[in-house]
This record gives sequence, C-alpha cells and structure tokens, in this order.
Amino acid sequence: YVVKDGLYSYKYTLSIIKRIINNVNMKVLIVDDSKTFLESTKNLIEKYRLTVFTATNGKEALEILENNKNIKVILTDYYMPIMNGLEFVRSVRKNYSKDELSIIVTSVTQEKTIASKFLKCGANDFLYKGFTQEELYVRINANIEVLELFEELKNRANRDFLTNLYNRRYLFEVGNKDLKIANEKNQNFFIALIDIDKFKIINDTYGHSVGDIAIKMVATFLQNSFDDEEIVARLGGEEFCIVFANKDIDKVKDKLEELRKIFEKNSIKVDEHRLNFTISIGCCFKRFDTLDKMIQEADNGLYEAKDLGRNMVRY
Ligand code: GH3
Ligand code: MG
Ligand code: MG
Ligand code: MG
Repeated sequence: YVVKDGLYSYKYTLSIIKRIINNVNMKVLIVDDSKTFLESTKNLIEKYRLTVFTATNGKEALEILENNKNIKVILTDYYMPIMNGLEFVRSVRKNYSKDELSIIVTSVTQEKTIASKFLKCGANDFLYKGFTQEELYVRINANIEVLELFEELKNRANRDFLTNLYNRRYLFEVGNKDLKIANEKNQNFFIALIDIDKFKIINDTYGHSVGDIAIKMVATFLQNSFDDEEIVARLGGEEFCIVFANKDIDKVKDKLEELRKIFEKNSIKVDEHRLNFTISIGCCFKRFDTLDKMIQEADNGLYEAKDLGRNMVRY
C-alpha cells in the first residue's frame, strides 16, 4: 500500500506493516467544509487501512467523536462554517488530551502565524494544503507513533513486569475511583484476595525461576477467567486482587468457589515438573470508603482461610 510509492527504510517499512496489521481499530476523522477535499483525503487514508470518518463542520465532528471509540487522529481544516478550526481544536481538547488523540491541521491560508496559533491551542501538527500523499502518510504515521509511545508508557506504569497484570498502583488508583462511584450510586462493590497456598515449597523444590513461571501461568489463568469489567491485579508475590463492580453477589461467590476447585483439581506443568498447589481466597463484600480498608477486610478472611487449613474461600 504505502510502501510502493516511495523509498522507505527497512525499519520504517516494518513499522508501517506492523501498524497495518495491528491497527484495524484505529480511526481517523477528517473535518473540512470542502466535499472534494474530504473525498480525496478519505481515499488516500483508507489505502493506509485506517477507518475514516468525515464531517463537514466542527459540530458534526464533535458528535462523531463522542459516538465512536478509537478515533486517534483528527485532520481538521481552518476556515469552516459554524466553528472555525481554532474553536474546534479548543473544544476537542476540553475532553480529549494529547495522550489519546492527535490533531493535525490543514489549511490553504498563508498567514505566517497560523501554525503557531493552532499548536498553542492544542493541535499537534500543521500542514499547508497542497501536501503530497507521502507527506500526509508520514505525518499521520508520526502522530500515531507518538500515541503508541504514550500507550507503552501507560502500560509500563500500570502493569506488573512479571505477569503483565495490572499492578498495585493501578489497582489503587482505578479501584478507589470505582469504589467512590459505587458508594455514590449505592451499587455492589466487592474485592477478593487470592493467595497461593504454601508457595514457598514450590520455590524451594523447583527453584525460583520455575516459581516465576507458575506465577505467570496463574496470572494468565486469572486474567482469562474474568471479563474486561473486573480489575485483575497482582498485589505482590503470589497474591492477586480481583475487583468486582456492580456484580451479583451470588454469581461472584460461585465464580470464586469454582476457581478454588479448578486449582484443587488441576496441576500446572512447567518444563518436566507437575506442580500441584491450591489457592486460598479472602473476600470483602461490604463497601468501605477506601479500597485499603476493603483489602484489609479481605485480608482478614484470607488469614482465616490459611488458619483453617487453606484451599478455601472466606468472607
Ligand atoms: P501460605 O499458604 O501461608 O500463603 O504459604 P506461602 O509459602 O505461600 O507463604 P507466603 O504467601 O507468605 O509467601 C509467598 C512466597 O512466595 C514467599 C516467596 O518465597 C515467594 N515469592 C514471592 N514473590 C515471588 C516471585 O515473584 N517469584 C517467585 N518465584 N516467588 C515469589
Ligand atoms: Mg474550509
Ligand atoms: Mg502464599
Ligand atoms: Mg503471599
């Protein structure tokens, strides 16, 4: 697609191919009062395998933005009816920050100060109309690259290095926000702490690196056992926390019991070793004002489970 109309370095070509494969979900919104510009630019960008939305004015564009997830790049005109490009960019930036959405401005204007005006009010890039196909591609590509770097950075801050589950930092930040909402709306909010039983024996018997693989496998299993609505986090060591917002209490209890049984009945295979271990779960089904207090409460349940012989769910 893109690669054939110019000479690109190997690395750049690879990054484009990767993007074409990965970013089927990435969407571009073009805002311009010229229907011919919209049509021709849409065609160009679609060759790049990005989904394109078009709007003929800022108001329409804001509506499209609100109703569609994953719009990552906006290409906007300056002179337009209803609201001009500057007003449009300011409105967009009220709700969408630069780490989630890039704005590229295109205009025929020859005003020397216009690019800086746009950049100051929240645009990322400025292109004079009459740009070549290649320049458009390269600019969009560069802007998407920056968004991907932000994404990578957020992942590194929010995810646990060993398991790629959410880490403690993310759990407390997002969990407390969700808990606040649940308290305001008087909705169910539960947490479960899961700790592997006698994990030290696994480390002592098979070595720390086998232990690490086991922790990773448990993490992946837990992640796949819940849907996107639950927060599945690694609290540390071989201890995990699940947050259930607005869920039915009986269904959660059944689910946790089911999980306990799965570990009881199955073993994990690491290299030539078969590891047999169980898990203990402590829960908190009562809302407190902070996640910290809920975790303490669940930890009491976990302690009881360990005390009473492990391999059980306590609330
Ligand atoms: P209990 O049933 O009481 O939970 O016994 P336990 O042996 O699992 O004890 P505890 O939960 O207190 O300790 C967990 C052990 O897990 C301690 C440590 O050796 C090991 N551990 C903690 N983090 C890691 C890790 O990242 N990798 C590996 N391989 N082991 C870890
Ligand atoms: Mg115009
Ligand atoms: Mg343990
Ligand atoms: Mg532990």
